[in-house]
Amino acid sequence: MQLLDGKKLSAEIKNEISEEVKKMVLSGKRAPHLAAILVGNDGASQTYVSSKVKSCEEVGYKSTLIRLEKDITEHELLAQINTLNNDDSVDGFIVQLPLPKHIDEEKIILAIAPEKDVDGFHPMNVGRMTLNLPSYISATPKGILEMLNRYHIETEGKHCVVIGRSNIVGLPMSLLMQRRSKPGNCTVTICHSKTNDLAKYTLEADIIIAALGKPQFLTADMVKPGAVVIDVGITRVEDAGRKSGYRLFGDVDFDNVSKKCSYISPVPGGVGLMTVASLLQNTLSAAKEEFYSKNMSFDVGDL
Ligand code: BQF
Repeated sequence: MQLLDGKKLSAEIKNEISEEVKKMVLSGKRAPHLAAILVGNDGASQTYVSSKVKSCEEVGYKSTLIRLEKDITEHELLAQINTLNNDDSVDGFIVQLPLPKHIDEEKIILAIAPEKDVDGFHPMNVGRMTLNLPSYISATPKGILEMLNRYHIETEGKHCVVIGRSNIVGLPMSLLMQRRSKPGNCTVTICHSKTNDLAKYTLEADIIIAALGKPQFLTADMVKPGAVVIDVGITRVEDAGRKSGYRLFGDVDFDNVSKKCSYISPVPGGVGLMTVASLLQNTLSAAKEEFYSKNMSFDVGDL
């Protein structure tokens, strides 16, 4: 079994980005600028946002963290988004999810200008991704593609089983794995909470992408020998014996599955780090206007 080392790959990607930022700055351009909106003080969300801000510093980006109270109104959040949409010094921004229950996430995502939507959550970007048009790709699926690519894992003609159908991971991942590209060209099966006899599918899989959010769900008896196993799960379980106060669990029973498969991504240190690296890549694309020219996303001439 070979470990799909997110720590090593994300360091590699960050080095590549740093080099490019240095060149940009030397050529007289300003450094890329990512802004993040964090609503409330959920522990996990704070950790994720801090690691994104810290990663920006590491690669030489400017970052801005906007913290809002948990009881902010939807209207106030929309106003903040509008400000960032119109701020020419900001290349891209994210609204950290999940949001408090009184705020409609769908409405918030729709308000983000597609050309600054570096999370790739806006329907414009999801739609363009689906149709293989240039767009921001959701950071977790993008990071998984990068992982498969950098480990030279052959995907063409393989059977990929995606467990989970979320808008952010399962759905885009399944579309990306079946499309005509490299990595890609898989035969894809999407499994979910209503799938009968899930093991019937996973036992046939050459590549399993577990993104259902149930700790240690995928066990060795569900995996074909030699399969590639990607673990997207990240569940915090309280553990008083640790200084953080918690332990992270993936969706895969790592200790047993790792004995049976060809490649496996660990948790922590796997897909999560790739997610952050992909967000940095998307921000660089935003600064370079790779997918959209500024304020012109609806211009037919750009299509
Ligand atoms: C690691 C996320 C669920 C809901 C909202 C490194 C991250 C996580 C783990 C990280 C995630 C998960 C993020 C590790 C961002 C991934 O070493 O294993 C990094 O920062 N993530 C998020 O922003 O929102 C989430 C998961």
